[in-house]
Amino acid sequence: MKPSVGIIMGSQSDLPIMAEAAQFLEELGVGYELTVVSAHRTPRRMIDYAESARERGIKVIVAGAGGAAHLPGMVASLTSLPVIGVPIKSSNSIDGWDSILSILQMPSGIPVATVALNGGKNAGILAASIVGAFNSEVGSKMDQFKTTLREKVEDSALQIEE
Ligand code: RP5
Repeated sequence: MKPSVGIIMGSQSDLPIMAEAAQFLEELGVGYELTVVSAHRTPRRMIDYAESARERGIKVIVAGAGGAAHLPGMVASLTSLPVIGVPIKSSNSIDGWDSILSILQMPSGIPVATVALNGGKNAGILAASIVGAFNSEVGSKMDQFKTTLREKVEDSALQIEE
């Protein structure tokens, strides 16, 4: 399946969180690619990745990083594809606020759609929604996903009310 979502992370240590995005896309049958690209340790690789993403057919990039998390913002500066940022609570972080603020507080003109701390699954859901806006098959699966969520809450409400 040709990847339409690019999932990247600053370090292999981010994989447990970023794998949640991949897993959701897998379940929905959305093609993705997954790799490590570091803004600080492999800046040229980051530039090559971001600048070639559109040519490779990527429609949205999910970028996770922790600490001084420049990866999502730098990638967003290098491509006009939408970028979803996943702040990751790394072992040296100040409760994850470093990651959250460095991804969320982008200057005007270079937005990064930021999910919650360690929000790998939500990033996968958001990426699938973006793909689903233009791909009716993925869009139908997203509709089904939302219906399932709604029904679960309605069922639990009925049980509590009984
Ligand atoms: C960031 O630094 C990575 O995204 C990771 O969250 C954090 C720690 O990286 P490692 O020291 O585990 O490689 O660049």
